[in-house]
Amino acid sequence: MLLRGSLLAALAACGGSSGAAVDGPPASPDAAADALAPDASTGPVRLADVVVAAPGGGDPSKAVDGVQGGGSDVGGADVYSLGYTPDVNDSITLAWSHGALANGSGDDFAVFENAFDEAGGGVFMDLIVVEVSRDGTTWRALDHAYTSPNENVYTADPSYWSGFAGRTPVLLNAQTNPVDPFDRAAAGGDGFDLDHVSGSDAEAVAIRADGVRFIRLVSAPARVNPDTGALYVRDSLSNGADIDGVFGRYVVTP
Ligand SMILES: [Ca+2]
Ligand SMILES: [Ca+2]
Ligand SMILES: [Ca+2]
Repeated sequence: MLLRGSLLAALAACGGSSGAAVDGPPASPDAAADALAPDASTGPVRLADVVVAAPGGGDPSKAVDGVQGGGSDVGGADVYSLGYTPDVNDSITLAWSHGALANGSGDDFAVFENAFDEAGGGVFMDLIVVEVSRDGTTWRALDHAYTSPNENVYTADPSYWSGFAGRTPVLLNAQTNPVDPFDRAAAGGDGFDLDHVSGSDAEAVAIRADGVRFIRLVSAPARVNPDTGALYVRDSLSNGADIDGVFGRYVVTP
């Protein structure tokens, strides 16, 4: 199957007990995962393996069956594609069968879409607003802002899309490049730190302290940019974000 001596390949492929479309039967996923986390207090790196909600069409199992990036120049195809219609097809909600995601040191989870470098410069991006929740009902976004000088015009420069997912091509591939999902240079994708959840209200404070159970990925062009009052702009060729997978870094069992 996919092991080939690589713990990360096994992790990425196996998903977990309740994940859909599991690629291969891991002999001992817990042992493999625990080996990645010498500090048990922080919990092991795990693929988000539960689809909580995916109201659109397509096959949501592709968002929980392991990350299979296509490299810097090609978008991966093992993805669940979002649309732009709010509450119809603009989001997917994922979780971990093993428990909750704690707020540990640095980035706590990483989102892998299928952005790729454009031949003429820039990155082809389908941008994503990342939201988190403790209970699946009350949500808070991670800080994000489009900072282009003219926010009414799209730009393919990811440096203007601070805090969005879908900015960085995906090098991690469970079969061909099973690197550490939290080594950004090696894995690509976009990392997120629960310290950067938006707001200072009680819920935001609780999320920073206690972590979350749910990650919701929302097509940015289905959300209003508060700076313009209009929906976030997008590439004219973009037709919705493509979710390959999400890894948690500090997934703790209750
Ligand atoms: Ca953190
Ligand atoms: Ca895409
Ligand atoms: Ca996938």
